[in-house]
Amino acid sequence: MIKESKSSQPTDPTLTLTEAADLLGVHYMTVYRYVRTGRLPAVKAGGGWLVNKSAIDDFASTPPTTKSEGNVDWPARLGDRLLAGDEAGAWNVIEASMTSGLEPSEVYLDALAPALAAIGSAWAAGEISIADEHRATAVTNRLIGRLGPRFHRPGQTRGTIVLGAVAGDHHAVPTAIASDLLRGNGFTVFDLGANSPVESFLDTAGSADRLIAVGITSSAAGTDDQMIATVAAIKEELQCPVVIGGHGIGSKARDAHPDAITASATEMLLAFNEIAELAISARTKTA
Ligand code: B12
Repeated sequence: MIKESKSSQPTDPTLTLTEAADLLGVHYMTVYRYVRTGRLPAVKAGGGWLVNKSAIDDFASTPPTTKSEGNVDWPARLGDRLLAGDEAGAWNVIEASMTSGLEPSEVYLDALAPALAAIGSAWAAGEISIADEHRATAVTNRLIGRLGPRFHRPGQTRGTIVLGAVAGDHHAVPTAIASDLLRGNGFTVFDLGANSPVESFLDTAGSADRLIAVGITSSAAGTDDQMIATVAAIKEELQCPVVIGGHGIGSKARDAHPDAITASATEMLLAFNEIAELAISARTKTA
């Protein structure tokens, strides 16, 4: 069960959609739509969807404004579909959120990231299994693939940023999302993904056209030593700015002396934008 989610995964689903439709007094297709847009939590069983009675009671007592897309808890809806392994349903939720006014960057930061944070908390509390987390991540990767093109900006690039997760960190979603957000800010981004060895950073950044900076993230505690070694190698070989950040950064990582340590996606964007402005004004002065 997702802690923060009001409409969490059903624990003991017993009702078919036909029975749920009878209880709610609506057509079968209406209940099916509620399920596939994340409004009514359900699990797949025997080729159909099953709903539990308490979810029906919750839904029936939800104010009509929420049912008709006002003030919607997008992270809860999306989290339910991620945990169900339901890519089509999760995409329906994202489309509905964008129709209601969320920008693609807000889908990432205000819907998907909090949905994943709730899934991480549920795992830490022993409420869901690691298999549930893996299944939700697989759907997440597919959603990012569909959202990515919306961050493409035509025109000249502001320069290249190389991103990767430090060696030992197996989380790939943070760099994938950061890459799209930075692309939306006009940068060319090379995303090395999870568990990136020092050599990958050096090779990719070393051959990048108009390199602005390297960003290294860690979402796994205990990677500070590796972070320090990676930043040191990049500084020594490429003398370029380095930004580090993420859940796994410990206090020791300060010894890496990066140009910025950021605690959120917004701070990360600010740091890269400032570094880019400095680089552009330095270039203008020497021209
Ligand atoms: C999905 C997930 C996994 C998946 C990852 C699959 C994949 N291919 O990515 C799997 C199942 C493999 C996994 C494994 C583990 N995980 Co995990 N995981 C998560 C989860 C649920 C989502 C991560 C995610 O994608 N978040 C989405 C992004 C957008 O959010 P974000 O982390 O806030 O990212 C932003 C920041 O990083 C920020 N940012 C700030 N500064 C900077 C700077 C730069 C340069 C960049 C690029 C970004 C950046 O920008 C990002 C947005 O782009 C999180 C929960 C959570 N709170 O996020 C736990 C979480 C990160 N995992 C955790 C743990 C404990 C583990 C495991 C040790 C145990 C486990 N659960 O199996 C292993 C570690 C393996 C390893 N050595 O790396 C903990 C980490 C706690 C800690 N500080 O160490 C978390 C927080 C869950 C929890 N509440 O306990 N995990």
